[in-house]
Amino acid sequence: MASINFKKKEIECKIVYYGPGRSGKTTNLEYIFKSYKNYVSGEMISIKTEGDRTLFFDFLPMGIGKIKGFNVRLQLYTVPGQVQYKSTRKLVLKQVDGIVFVADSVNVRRGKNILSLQDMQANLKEYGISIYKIPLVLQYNKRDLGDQGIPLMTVEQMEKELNSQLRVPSFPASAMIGTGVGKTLKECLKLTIVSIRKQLKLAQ
Ligand SMILES: Nc1nc2c(ncn2[C@@H]2O[C@H](COP(=O)(O)OP(=O)(O)O)[C@@H](O)[C@H]2O)c(=O)[nH]1
Ligand SMILES: [Mg+2]
Repeated sequence: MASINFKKKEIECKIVYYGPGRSGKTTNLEYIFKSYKNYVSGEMISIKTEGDRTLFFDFLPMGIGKIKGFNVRLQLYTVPGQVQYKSTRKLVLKQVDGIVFVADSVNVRRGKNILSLQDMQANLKEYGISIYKIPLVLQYNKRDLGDQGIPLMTVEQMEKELNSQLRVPSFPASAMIGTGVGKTLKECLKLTIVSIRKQLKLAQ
């Protein structure tokens, strides 16, 4: 649940970019950081995990809309995708309010997407969160690689494999170029705000 700062009249919510290693999570956040500078109210912090290229997390607060007169502060995080960072991935999911699952469209990454989604479901479960209840959107990233002759899964294939049970909003994207990045975040934010509003109502 988002944390409420009564002194600052702020609601702070946490959106996590989840997905297999190298699917483009960091590239999404870098693009957002660059393109929505006006909304960024802090530094992007990236901590390198020792001996690995993977970022530990990215931190990106943005000022957006209001809930019950409170400003919303958004924190965007990524998780390291590599198998060995399971405990870190779980930690980053703590008190998550919304998730963007970044799947890799490249054919050979098919299995990695499925495993990562299962890993996410298991980690959420350990916090008592159902993958079917948390605000979630899927992003089918790296669509631009098709133009370079690299075999990609079709969007329909990815829908069938990753989203036939979840049935959440999904977006084709190219985080490197920026297509679909804003749309993905906006939808996740929309779902997250609706969910927080509901939780606040229940809490009253
Ligand atoms: N062609 C292409 N490359 C991408 C795209 N998104 C990410 N990449 C590349 O894929 C690699 C891994 O991206 P990164 O964001 O570090 O993945 P992460 O491990 O999920 O954070 C990098 O070399 C990126 O430049 C994309 O949409 N298209
Ligand atoms: Mg990364």
